[in-house]
Amino acid sequence: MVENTISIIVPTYNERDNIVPLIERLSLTFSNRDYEILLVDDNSKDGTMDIAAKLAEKYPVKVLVRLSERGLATAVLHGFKYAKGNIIGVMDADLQHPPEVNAALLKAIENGADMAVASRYVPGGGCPNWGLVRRVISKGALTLAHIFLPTTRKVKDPMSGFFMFKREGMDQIEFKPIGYKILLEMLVMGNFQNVVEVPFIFEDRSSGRSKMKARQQIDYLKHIFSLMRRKGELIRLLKFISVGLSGVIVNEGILWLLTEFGGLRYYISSLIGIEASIISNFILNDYFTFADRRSGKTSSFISRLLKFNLTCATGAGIQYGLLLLFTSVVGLNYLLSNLIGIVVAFAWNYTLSLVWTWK
Ligand SMILES: Nc1nc2c(ncn2[C@@H]2O[C@H](COP(=O)(O)OP(=O)(O)O)[C@@H](O)[C@H]2O)c(=O)[nH]1
Ligand SMILES: [Mg+2]
Repeated sequence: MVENTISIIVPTYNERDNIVPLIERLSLTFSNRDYEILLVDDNSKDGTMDIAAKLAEKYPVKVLVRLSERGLATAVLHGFKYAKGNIIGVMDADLQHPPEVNAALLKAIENGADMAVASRYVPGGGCPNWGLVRRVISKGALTLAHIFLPTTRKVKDPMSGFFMFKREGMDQIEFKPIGYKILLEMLVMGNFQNVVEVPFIFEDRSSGRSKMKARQQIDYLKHIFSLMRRKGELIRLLKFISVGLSGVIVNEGILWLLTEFGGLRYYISSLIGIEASIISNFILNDYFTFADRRSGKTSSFISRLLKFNLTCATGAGIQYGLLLLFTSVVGLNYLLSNLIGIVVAFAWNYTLSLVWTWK
């Protein structure tokens, strides 16, 4: 068996007090293995680079310095360029990612995984010192990724910054990350079939300061949006909207035809019109909007049709409920209230279509 070479990429910015214990602990973790550590430093002001240079005399450490660029994700990409391993790991320098967990990540890869993610959200993992607000933001961000970027669903913690992977999985990626979340980019754009998660406890920072700011939340949303665009998920949304509009025509048309020429009372033809538009929307979505997710895996045509009917029925209930709520309790104009109802019901229908009917 040819021995694997492991490259661990560690972005650093003002981590003076953390990198000595980091490198010592990594060297114990990888003792007897062919490995290198690439510190990618963006010209830290606290002497991180001098300490790193000293470490490089004793350990297989390389120091890459960028003078004119800042940013976590691009620093990691810079590290990828110089890494010589066929297995590559990424982690933070601040010891919030316990270096010893790399042993479990490497084991998972050598047992056949294409990628191993150190995860806060599998049993045994966690971030015990986080407050409620931070937890809610993190879970909200996670849910957003899971809904709109289906390839992230195979991982419970796609926002982790601590992971390891087989290099060939990223061969085809044209990286365009925004902000912090390089793993998200790799999961969505890369070729990693078998991804496993290894639990870890996200420790408190013992030294130095976090560079995380509110801007990162906005960057995250931009990144999600950019990935959706690149994966065709925005086109899907536009298709779903077009189909919905076509349903209005079907609904009105059948109501008119059956009432004028079919001899039915309008409150009967309306019910037939509604169901007909649900069915026509379903067929169009099945063959057009979600063509790529239809191909005979988990659910049959009939079960998808029933799910879509149920989704639309509850959506209509939500719309009607909001109309009543906003007119009688809040005192808004009934047309405006109805519009709010339509928007929320649309979001409901689309989300359920993504995560249930055509999941
Ligand atoms: N090279 C480089 N590293 C960075 C930059 N920002 C953060 N880091 C490093 O990325 C890791 C995670 O950053 P941190 O501020 O701890 O993020 P948090 O854990 O989400 O609060 C640490 O090792 C930082 O030193 C940057 O602009 N450039
Ligand atoms: Mg940190």
